[in-house]
Amino acid sequence: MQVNSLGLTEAQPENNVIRIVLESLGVTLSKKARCRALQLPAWNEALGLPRPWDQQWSLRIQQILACETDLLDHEDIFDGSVVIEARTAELVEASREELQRVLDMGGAVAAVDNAYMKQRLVESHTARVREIESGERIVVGLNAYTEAEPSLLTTGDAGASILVVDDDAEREQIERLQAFRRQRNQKEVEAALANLGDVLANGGNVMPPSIRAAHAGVTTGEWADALRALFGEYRAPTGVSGGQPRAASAETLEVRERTRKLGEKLGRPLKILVGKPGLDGHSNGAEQIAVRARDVGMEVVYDGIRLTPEEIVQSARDEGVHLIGLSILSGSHGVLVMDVLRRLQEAGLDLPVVVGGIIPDADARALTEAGVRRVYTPKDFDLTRIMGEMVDVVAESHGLH
Ligand code: B12
Repeated sequence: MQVNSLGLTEAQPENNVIRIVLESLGVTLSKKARCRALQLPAWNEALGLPRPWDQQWSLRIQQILACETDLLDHEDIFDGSVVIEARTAELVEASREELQRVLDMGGAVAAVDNAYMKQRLVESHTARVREIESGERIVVGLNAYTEAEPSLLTTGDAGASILVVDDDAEREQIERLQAFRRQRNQKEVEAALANLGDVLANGGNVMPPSIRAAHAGVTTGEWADALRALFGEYRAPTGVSGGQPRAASAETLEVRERTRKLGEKLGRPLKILVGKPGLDGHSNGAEQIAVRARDVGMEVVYDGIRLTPEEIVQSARDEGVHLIGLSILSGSHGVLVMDVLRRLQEAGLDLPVVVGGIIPDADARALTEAGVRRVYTPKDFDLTRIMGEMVDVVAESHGLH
């Protein structure tokens, strides 16, 4: 069981330890419903990767819970609790209703294909983001009680509060892969891949040719490429529907008006591309930005996760956007953003770029110096403000400010 990490904040990150303890209680207090294995995130979850010491602190939470409390000595402490029973019954009923809805659509695969599942995820996150923005949902240190002493956990040397991955690690991994490929019997590799293609093209069983490929040393990447060549690549619906904008706050209405006016000056509606380069699936941020941008009247191009910098630049050119917004939470912002900037320059496209995601301060400065107009991180929870700034960026880039 991995407890929820989405609620862990970049702002006042020391508060996360308290959140983690509370979440660990949620999955351990009831003996009958107790998780069998527990993985706790670290206090610096929203800052970057944890170091061994950070992980150790989370491990200590489990050890203190197990060894310094009497939790494990008792039967289920919720037995007979009317409140917990009622709450559980509610959850079970709601889950059954949801399952039935999906079954009525033809099952889970149909509900992925028709975008229902993804839309529900995006909508539920949109509701969460709105609640935080409006203050209806309080997140201590983020949208309330924000005045604070500087966190002693993050005031050390730059980068000292997260794991900094050595650049050599990538180079060494590539060298290992190349060495592995060199010692394979190339003829066998080619024959195994050809066999895989033949069998699958004829509707055969994927396992025997895959096992043969594994024996020949075919890598998972080569294996998957062979399948892609045959079947193409599935791009799931993004769940970011073009629905009607929702009832808006005064601030949102103001940004909507500014967006409209800028569109008039530009001669067409303001259009942005939200790009999600990289191999990871952290789509939440990109989705919420896309949803809110539509809400304030922008035209939005968002084609989902795992786009290459090349595809992003191509799409920006084809769609004639005024701004590119990149969302990167994988830690590969340095390489990916530079790649996009270089390709834009090569294509002669003078488009402003903003970037959001898990970006340490020092990296944010480097990106800004390289030409990125704005960098946003999880502490920037006010999406309306972000939208307003994107309008400013486009206006500035057209000399309209
Ligand atoms: C939810 C989550 C996931 C979900 C993602 C679900 C989804 N569909 O998005 C799941 C469970 C799939 C996941 C998986 C993994 N995750 Co994860 N995940 C998170 C988590 C907890 C929250 C991210 C999130 O959704 N935030 C909510 C959105 C709204 O916020 P946001 O994206 O930051 O966006 C805000 C700003 O950044 C900005 N913004 C973002 N994008 C853009 C774009 C534009 C244009 C603009 C203007 C602004 C903007 O505006 C938003 C508003 O505030 C973070 C930690 C954290 N608390 O941040 C880790 C985190 C991002 N994950 C991480 C990791 C390592 C992984 C895994 C590799 C773990 C593993 N070993 O398996 C896998 C990757 C799997 C894969 N194939 O991709 C690391 C990344 C480390 C790094 N960058 O250095 C983090 C930071 C956790 C950690 N500390 O280790 N993860």
